[in-house]
Formats: sequence, C-alpha cells, structure tokens
Amino acid sequence: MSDKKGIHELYAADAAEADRQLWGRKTDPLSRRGFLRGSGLAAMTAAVGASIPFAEYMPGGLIPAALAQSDEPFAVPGKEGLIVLNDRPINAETPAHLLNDDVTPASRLFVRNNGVPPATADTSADDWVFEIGGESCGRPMRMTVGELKQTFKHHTLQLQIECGGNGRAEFNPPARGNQWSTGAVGCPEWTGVRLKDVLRHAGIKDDAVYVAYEGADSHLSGDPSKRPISRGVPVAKALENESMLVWAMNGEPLPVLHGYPLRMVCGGWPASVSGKWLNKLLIRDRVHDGEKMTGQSYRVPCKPVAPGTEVADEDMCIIESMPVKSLITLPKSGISHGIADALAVRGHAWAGDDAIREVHTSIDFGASWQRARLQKAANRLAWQHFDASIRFPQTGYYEVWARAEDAKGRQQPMVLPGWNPRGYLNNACHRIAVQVTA
Ligand SMILES: Nc1nc2c(c(=O)[nH]1)N[C@H]1C(S)=C(S)[C@@H](COP(=O)(O)O)O[C@H]1N2
Ligand SMILES: [Mo]
Repeated sequence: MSDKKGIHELYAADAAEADRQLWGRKTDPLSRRGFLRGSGLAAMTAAVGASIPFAEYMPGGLIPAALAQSDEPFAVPGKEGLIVLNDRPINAETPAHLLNDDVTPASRLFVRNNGVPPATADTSADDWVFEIGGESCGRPMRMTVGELKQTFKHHTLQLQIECGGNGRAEFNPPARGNQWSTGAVGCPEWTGVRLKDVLRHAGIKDDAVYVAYEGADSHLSGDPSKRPISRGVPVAKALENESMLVWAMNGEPLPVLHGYPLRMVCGGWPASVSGKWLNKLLIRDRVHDGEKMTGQSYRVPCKPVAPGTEVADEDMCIIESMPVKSLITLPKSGISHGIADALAVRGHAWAGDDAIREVHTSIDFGASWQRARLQKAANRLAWQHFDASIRFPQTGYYEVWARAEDAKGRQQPMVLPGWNPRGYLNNACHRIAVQVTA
C-alpha cells in the first residue's frame, strides 16, 4: 500500500483514474458526480462552461452553485437505483423494492463509509498484509490474505448487515448523521474464515475482553494519525461460528467499496462492527476505545428518555444485537393493483442474534393481522424471507404493513420506538401504499 497513492491524491491528479480504482470503471470527470469527488480546475471550468476568475479563493470541495442546482441525480456506478445520501464520504442506500433478492447482489448493497476509502483496486488480494496484536494477543503476528486462505478452513455464510442508523430519518427531533430511510441493510453471502480460528492461532489471553479492527481508509480531515472508525465486539461475539474474516462476497472478490481485499463480518450487530479494508485486528484487554466506540457513537440511552433529552455520555450504552425488523420488498410502494387478483407480497425479516418466529401483514392499519408464510434462514444470522397473498375487499387506498416477531417473542413496534440522541435502532413496521382499482 505504501507505494500507492491515496485516493485523495489520485483524485487531484487524475479523477477518471481514481474513479476506475474506486468504482472499477472510468467515469466522466465532468459529470456532476465525478465533479463532486474532486476534479481539478480544468474540469470545473468545463463543467460550468466559463473560466472562474476567483478560482483560487474557492473553498476546497465547494460545489459551484451552477452544478449544485442541476437536476442530474447523483449516481454511484455499479449501484444503479441506489439513493446517494452523501458524497464525501460516500453513503448510499437501497430502495426497498430493489432489495427483493434472497441474497443481496453487490449492485444492491448499501454503502456506508465514514472516511475516504483506500485505493485498493490494483492491490493483489493475496499479498495484502494485516496485523494481529493488542494487549491480550499471545503471539502478535502479521499475515497475508494468501496465508489466511492457506491456513484456515473456508466457510461460506449468508450474513445480514444493517447500519445502526438505518431508519434515522424518521426520528423527531431529528438526529444528525446520514438520513437513512429503510435501505441500509443487506444480506449477501460471504466467503472467508472464522474469526475464532484466526484469533486462536494468534493466541487469546485469559484477560481478553474485546476484538476490534482498524481499516486502511483515511480520516476525512486527512490527518494520518486519526482513524475514521475503529470498532469491535466482545470476545464472546467474536468467537461465534458466524463471525468471519472474508475476502469474497457472492462468490466474487469483495468489491472495493465493501472492503476489498479483506473485511470482518459479524452479522446481526450494527454493521459498523464489520470493519472494511482490514489491516489490523486487536485483541483488547478492555472494551475497545477506538474511533466511534466512545462518546455517543453507536450507543443509545441505557434507560429510555423523552424525545429531545440530552443524555450524558456515561448514561449511554453500546448497541449490541440489532432489534427485530422486516422489509416489504415486493411490490414497490405506490403501485396500482386490480381488485380481481390477489396481491403477491414478499420481503425479509431479521432479528440481530435471534431468529424470526413469525411475520404478519395487515391491510387495515393494524386492526387485524394475517400470518405470512415464513422461510427458514439459510444459516444463523441470515435474514428470512416471507410472502403473503393478499385480497382486498373493495377498491381504494390501502397500506400493506408487515410486522415480524423474533424467537424471544419481541415484535416490531408499529410506530417509532425509543427516541435516542443519535437516531439508532428504528425498527418500526415497514409499510407500502397500494391503490386497488376496479
Ligand atoms: N474501515 C471501515 N469499515 C467500516 C466502515 C468504515 O467507514 N470504514 N463503516 C462501517 C459501517 S458504519 C457500516 S454500516 C458498514 C457498511 O458496510 P458496507 O458499506 O459494505 O455496506 O461498514 C462498516 N465498516
Ligand atoms: Mo453504520
């Protein structure tokens, strides 16, 4: 990596090449999207269609109003249809109807970056070096992905990841951060090795408490001493069969945006624990204190609070297993449907570390519920598919609601659950609109 340019420098020098490295294809640096990711003055001039006399005073990263007002939507190549919430860092979510696949394809997996991704596209995966260390590591070592593949047994599992802030957009008072609606979730199939096999190889001392990651992405400030994010999980979660180090997704090398060449995946917990571009594993003798582990990040009030309450850091608790949730992925909200036919409804449900026991649907705003057909998970910590065939009593406007219940009997709330300062854990029922016509 050290002889390679960071993606920032690369953008300054050659935006199209930087796009190729990051997105796997060359893009037009004059497009609005290409522009936003740091094209030089020449491209900017061409894009606004005039020279810019005071260009030297333009703040770095400023979007000229001529372009900011353009209607051309933001787009992420290879992720058509995703909604871009933020361009620096790149964050994009998937509309519900594009999440209908049983196994989420790369093209439809949300992207959540806290910093600037490293330019890893031209890196040979097998030569990628990562370190294992930390106070509670018995035999600190360096390993390559090639050695990882040779040393440990390979496993392929479908594991669900959901951003802790998925659903944030609904909270009131609003929480700052990316305004995710429902699309920061996906369930691809991952191939790699069990984290526990690697940790045991490197020696876990008796006093081990947490297993954490560091990635090769850089902080938005450009300060090399800062990490954009460095989180982890308690040792017990790290030692589960489904906690993995993976190099492949859906049978292909990990896409650059999803952590190529190596990432951690700990399904069912906030996806922020699933570190991308892994270059360090730390076996800690304390609760990890890396970036976005402390303060209010990925924490909720230990006791419920009224909306808008200020909560002291010491009264905030780390989010672990995510709550029960479901998503209707078929049909697309807003369709018209003829009354003569039953409407086929489909979706997925998941519940952090637990399985889903039942899913119900309602067409009368929750007054009555019908049990949907529910499939078993492909494996533990994969989402489960449900489907229902719904008939409507008369023409008019309906909403189809879905409500999942986990193995412990916990159900999704029909309205917003506990407000919290950072807007995490909104698992309210998903609903779609259907116009039933004659
Ligand atoms: N190195 C690194 N790992 C990371 C992040 C990041 O910014 N840098 N974001 C985390 C967060 S907050 C989420 S929700 C998931 C998103 O994974 P995805 O972009 O592959 O969907 O990655 C996690 N791992
Ligand atoms: Mo996240």
